[in-house]
Amino acid sequence: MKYGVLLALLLMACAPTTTAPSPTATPPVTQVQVALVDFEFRPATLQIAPGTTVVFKNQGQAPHTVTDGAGRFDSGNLAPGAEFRYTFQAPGAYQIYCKIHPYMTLSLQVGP
Ligand SMILES: [Cu+2]
Repeated sequence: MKYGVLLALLLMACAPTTTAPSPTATPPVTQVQVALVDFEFRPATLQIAPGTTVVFKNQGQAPHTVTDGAGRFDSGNLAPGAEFRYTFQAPGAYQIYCKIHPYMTLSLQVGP
């Protein structure tokens, strides 16, 4: 029984990620950066594995929001330099936009 639990933990620790293998012994990267700059999301399209945390950072001069079109989350106003993190667990398509500048959009796909 104990070996079964240990094996399960080892398998979880080795779960594949969408990122390339790291040459060092650091844990797999499950964090992705998205910049809000010059009135656009960079990148504007993104595909990630479920469980990935996306760090949205406002690198521009104006305030922005990171808002899910389906209402699952909303960062509120992010001042220049501010960050918002969200961990995407549920697979599917996310249409993310800025409430202040609705033409700023990010098409995010979680999972295949
Ligand atoms: Cu904006």
